[in-house]
Amino acid sequence: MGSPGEPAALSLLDECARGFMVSQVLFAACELGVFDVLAEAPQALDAEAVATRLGTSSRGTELLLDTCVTLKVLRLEAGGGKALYGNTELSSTYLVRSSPRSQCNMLLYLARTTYLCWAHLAQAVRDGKNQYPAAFGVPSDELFTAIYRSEGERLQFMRALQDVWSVHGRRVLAAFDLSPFRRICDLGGCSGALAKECASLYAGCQVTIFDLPDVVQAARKHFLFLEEERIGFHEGDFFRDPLPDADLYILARVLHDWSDEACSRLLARIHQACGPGGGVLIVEALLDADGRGPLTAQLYSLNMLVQTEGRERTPTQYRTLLAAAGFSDVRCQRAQGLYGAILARKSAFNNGEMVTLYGVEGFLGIVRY
Ligand code: SAM
Ligand code: ASE
Repeated sequence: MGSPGEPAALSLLDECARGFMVSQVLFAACELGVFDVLAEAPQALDAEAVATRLGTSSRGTELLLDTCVTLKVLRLEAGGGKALYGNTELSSTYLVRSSPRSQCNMLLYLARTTYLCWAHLAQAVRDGKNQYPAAFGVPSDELFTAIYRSEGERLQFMRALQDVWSVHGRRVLAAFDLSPFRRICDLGGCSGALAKECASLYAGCQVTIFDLPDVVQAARKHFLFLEEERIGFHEGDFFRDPLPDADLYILARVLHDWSDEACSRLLARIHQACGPGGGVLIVEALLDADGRGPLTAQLYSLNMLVQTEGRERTPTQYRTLLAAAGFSDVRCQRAQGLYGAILARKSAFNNGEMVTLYGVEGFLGIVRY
């Protein structure tokens, strides 16, 4: 037999190898509506009652429910000799569709889209490209044409991406005091979930959601904001069209979709659109300084490989991109959790203007702005 350490190492290997089965248990339970049926029932239900309500087999339902109990997303109650199942606090909060903090749409997106791209991870590593052609038979030279390959896909993506901000949005936006910025533009703001959190946290701001025309139209139609006067929409392509005037531009999970070269182009356009003292707030899953963790950010980075043209980055990598685009005063807050915030400003004194004004080259260097 091997060394005493071997069995533990081997069981870790087994655990990793069957990780996909755990994902599929959650995906299936969400897809079937297990947590919703249990949330709607006045009391805990036995497996047969769940199977009847879901229209599923008794055998499959019992196996799925018992595995959910071990994963702590369901709890077991003894009742008249029968096993009765109910939601735990975890599933009531995050897995019941009607919960305000539900993450169901993201789980369904991971199940139906992300998972299928991950089936081609080895190929993605070989050719360094996303796997929409292999997974869905669509060309991916225009990234968001592939992501939004149908109206249904566009809606699923928009619903999925907004889930996280109902849980982490406030904390990420509170990482810096953004109250001095009155006009905020959320570039690639999608359904407006983060914009909504922003408007609720900063009572004095006006937020414009900037996104592709089809996304803005879907946001208007399916994610209603009419009740919120301080939120508006602007249709456009941030690589080509003029950017709306704003004091602060937010880029949440936008840069991670793109190559360094495309990020630099976008940041340079934002720098140009910014007035003196204006800012850009980057919100992303941040890698550790050495790029070797945390595991979730590394997995998300591989997810960007199979689904986009980008990667997750370290704070230093974002600093480098920001500096190259002309931003200064870069500050980073990890904001406890995966998503961190990086705030950068355009110098309050425009270099060119000072030079013209004073005719002294290097003036800014001397006064150290
Ligand atoms: N900021 C949102 C969030 O964090 O949930 C959405 C992030 S999503 C990964 C990227 C967003 O960028 C999508 O809403 C997409 O429609 C938008 N987008 C992609 N290319 C764009 C372009 N050329 N112009 C404007 N928006 C674009
Ligand atoms: C993108 C973000 C995501 C593009 C594709 C995506 C997410 C899932 N698929 O910009 C959300 C972030 N989560 C992960 C797993 O990366």
